[in-house]
Amino acid sequence: MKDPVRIAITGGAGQISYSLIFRIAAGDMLGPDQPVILQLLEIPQAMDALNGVVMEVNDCAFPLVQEIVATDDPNVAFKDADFALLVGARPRGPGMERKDLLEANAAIFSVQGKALNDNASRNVRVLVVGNPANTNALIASCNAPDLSPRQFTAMTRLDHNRALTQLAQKTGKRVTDVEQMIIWGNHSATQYPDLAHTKVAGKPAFDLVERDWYENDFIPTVQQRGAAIIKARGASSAASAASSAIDHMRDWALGTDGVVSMAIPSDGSYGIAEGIIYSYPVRCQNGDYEIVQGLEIDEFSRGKMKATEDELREERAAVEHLLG
Ligand code: NAX
Repeated sequence: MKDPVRIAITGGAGQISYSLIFRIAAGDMLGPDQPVILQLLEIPQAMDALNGVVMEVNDCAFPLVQEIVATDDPNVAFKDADFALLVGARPRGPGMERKDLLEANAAIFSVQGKALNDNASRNVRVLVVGNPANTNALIASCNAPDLSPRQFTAMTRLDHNRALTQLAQKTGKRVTDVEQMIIWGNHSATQYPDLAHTKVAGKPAFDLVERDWYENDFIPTVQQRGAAIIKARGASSAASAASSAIDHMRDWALGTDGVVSMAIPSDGSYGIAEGIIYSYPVRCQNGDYEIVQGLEIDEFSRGKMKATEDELREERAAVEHLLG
C-alpha cells in the first residue's frame, strides 16, 4: 500500500463538501490504491454539523480513509497538506455589494494563504472553489510567499464540463468525442467558452454547429448555467461542482492527454497581462500543467477574452490592499 496523502478541505459541512468528501474517500480523485488522511476545516458555528459529516464518513468504512481531522483552526487543517481544496467561502448576504463580498472573502483567503504558507507540504496543490474563486486564489497565493504562485489554481472545470455536454448534446455525440474545449478568464458570467479550436469526433465544431447557436445559445447557456441550476433546484450546483473539483485535481496530479481548462496565474500568454488568475487551456503531465500555446485568436475571441480579463483586473483592484 502507498503512503497516505493529506487532503485538506475547507467548508467541510457545506453542500459541495457533502458530495466531495465522500467521493475523495472512495478513491475517485487519486485512485483506488491511494490512502488518504482527510483534514476538514469549518468555522466554529458549523463544527457540530462537521462532526456529523465525520460520523457519516466513518460509517461508510471506506478502506482508503486512514484518519479524519475535523478542526476550526486553519493551521491544523493545512498541516503537511499535499492537496488543499478551498471550498468554504462567505456567501453574499442581504444588502451586500460586490465589493463587500470581495472584501469578506479576501479576509478569509488571506488567513488561509498564510496558514498554507506556514503549514502545508512544500509541494501542496491548491484548488480554490469558493467564490469569487479566481480572486480568492490570487489573495491566497499573495499571502503565501514561500510557495510558488503556480501551486494556486481556481476552478473553471465545472464550466468546461458544462460546455462539453452542451456541445456533445447539440451534435448528437458523446462528451468523449469532444476535444480542445476551452474556458477563458473568470469563473463568472464574463467567462468565455470558446469553440474556435474545438473538435467533435475529429471535425471542427464550427463545421457542425451554426454561428448563431454558438453566439446566442451556447455561450450564454454556459455563462448562466449556475443561475439556471439555482432557479431549477432552489440551491446552487453542488454534486457537479464536487465532481469537477475532483476532475481538476486528478488531472493535475496524475496527468491528462487532452486539453482541460484551469484558472492559473497569467504569465502573459495570449496577451493576458500578469497579476491575475485567469482560466487557460492547459495540458497536465508529471504533476504539473502547461498552457497550450500557439492557438490563433480571432477578433471575436479577443474581445471576449479581454472583457473577462478586465473584470478580473477590477476584482484585483478592489482587494489590492489585501494582497500582502
Ligand atoms: P455552502 O454555504 O453550502 O457551504 C460553505 C461552507 O463553508 C459552510 O459550511 C460554511 O460554514 C463554510 N465556511 C465559510 N467560511 C469558512 C472559513 N473561513 N473556513 C472554513 N469554512 C468556512 O456552500 P457550497 O454550496 O458548498 O459552495 C461553496 C462555495 O463554492 C461557494 O462560494 C460557491 O459560490 C462556490 N461555487 C463555486 C463553483 C465554481 O465552479 N468555482 C461552482 C459551485 C459553487 O457555486
